[in-house]
Amino acid sequence: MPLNPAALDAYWMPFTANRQFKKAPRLLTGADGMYFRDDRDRQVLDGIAGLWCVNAGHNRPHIVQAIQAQAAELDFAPPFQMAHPKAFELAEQLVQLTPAGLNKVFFTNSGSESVDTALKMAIAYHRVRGEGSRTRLIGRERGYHGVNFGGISVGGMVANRKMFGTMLGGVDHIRHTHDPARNAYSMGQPAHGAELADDLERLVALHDASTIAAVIVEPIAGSTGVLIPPQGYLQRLREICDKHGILLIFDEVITGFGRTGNPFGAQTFGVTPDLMTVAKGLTNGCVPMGAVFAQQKIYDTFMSGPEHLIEFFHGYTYSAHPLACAAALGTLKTYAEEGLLTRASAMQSQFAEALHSLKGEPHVIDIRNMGLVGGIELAPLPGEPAKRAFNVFLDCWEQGVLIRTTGDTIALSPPLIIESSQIDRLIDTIRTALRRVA
Ligand code: PXG
Ligand code: PLP
Repeated sequence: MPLNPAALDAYWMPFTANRQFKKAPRLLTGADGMYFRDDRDRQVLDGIAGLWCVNAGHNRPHIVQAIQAQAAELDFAPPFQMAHPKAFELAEQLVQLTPAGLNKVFFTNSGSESVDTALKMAIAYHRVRGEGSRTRLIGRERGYHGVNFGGISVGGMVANRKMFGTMLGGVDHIRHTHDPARNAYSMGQPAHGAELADDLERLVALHDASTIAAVIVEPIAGSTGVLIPPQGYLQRLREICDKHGILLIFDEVITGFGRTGNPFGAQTFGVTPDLMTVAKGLTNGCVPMGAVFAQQKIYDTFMSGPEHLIEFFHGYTYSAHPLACAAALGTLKTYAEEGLLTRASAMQSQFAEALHSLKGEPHVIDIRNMGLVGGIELAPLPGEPAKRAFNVFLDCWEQGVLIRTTGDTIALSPPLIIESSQIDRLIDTIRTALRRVA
């Protein structure tokens, strides 16, 4: 049943053109497997796992049952100086999936909170170990690290930053890796650009390593248009961090939980960070939850003072919330039973082939892919950035397929349960839209 327009008034929607949306709302009322249902009772193919998060598809029984049972058993437990068993159980299971060494877990409620937690951990870590001068944080142009003040400070998307004052002090940015002149239409990791990591040396030369706490990057920049790291780039970044005693933080909010063909991007790219932030796929998007994984050495450093004192003055009311822990345990069970955390590696060649078949279609200027992530970059409409991609989005929506656009790039990240025929439908829908939009 379509809603009355007046009923849309009070809700101030996030990252949305509110007035335009309320004139022609797109409302989702149900979901199962690979499909949403909308208020016109249509089935809509989910090409973006909700918002890069519903990796196991919708309405999965283990997750639904875990949340229902948990709500009746223990609805809330205070997380400070108290705990409940599932928090420990979940942490133990998670560290079985992470790269060796990343074996401590701090729980949050979103990717943005995970990022701010990791940045605070990095600065405090150096201080506890006697290098209190290491306070600077380095992000990267075109990075997205959520919307809290720490995250937008190290982030590199101008629209997310320019309205919000001076943000954190002592932050700098290395340059982004997008280089269409050399790398357009690369399959998987582009060949050119490992040397862009050397930009970190420039900032070390400017600020001195003794002032730098950490560098944060997304292994694949997702929100800013699916930028795949050039071959050797992340390795080089790791080497430079090691050389200068700088912590390396991978923001795996999107790349975590199977998106690239392994549990984490760190494993796909063969580079282990010191801290790793996750959210989204941790609970299959069903209950808000995020986490920060830390190397043993970082945890141990904090555990150095008197035993009765709090070691890290940080945490959220809802850290390790029982419903979120239950949802995450149900999610991990689903991933394990169906082999979903490696399924993207089996599907990626078919996905890549379908995606790259859009080369030569109207407006397409680059295509990028890795695992089950795809980016299709379009030439913008003259003087109207982002509009052409949004027109494609609207056309696909009318055809019953949900995609996502960022600027003039279409970003695809289907649930990891996607089947071949659904990949074909997703790509053919976009092809049809490209051939008829302005
Ligand atoms: N880091 C990264 C790398 C992300 O992709 C966040 C942090 C923040 O997570 P929360 O849970 O606070 O939103 C994200 C979130 C898009 C899009 O359209 C992507 C995200 C969020 C909203 C939209 O690409 N990623
Ligand atoms: N603001 C006030 C007044 C609070 O009391 C609290 C938590 O106790 C917060 C903000 C932080 O909320 P949360 O722990 O959910 O992040």
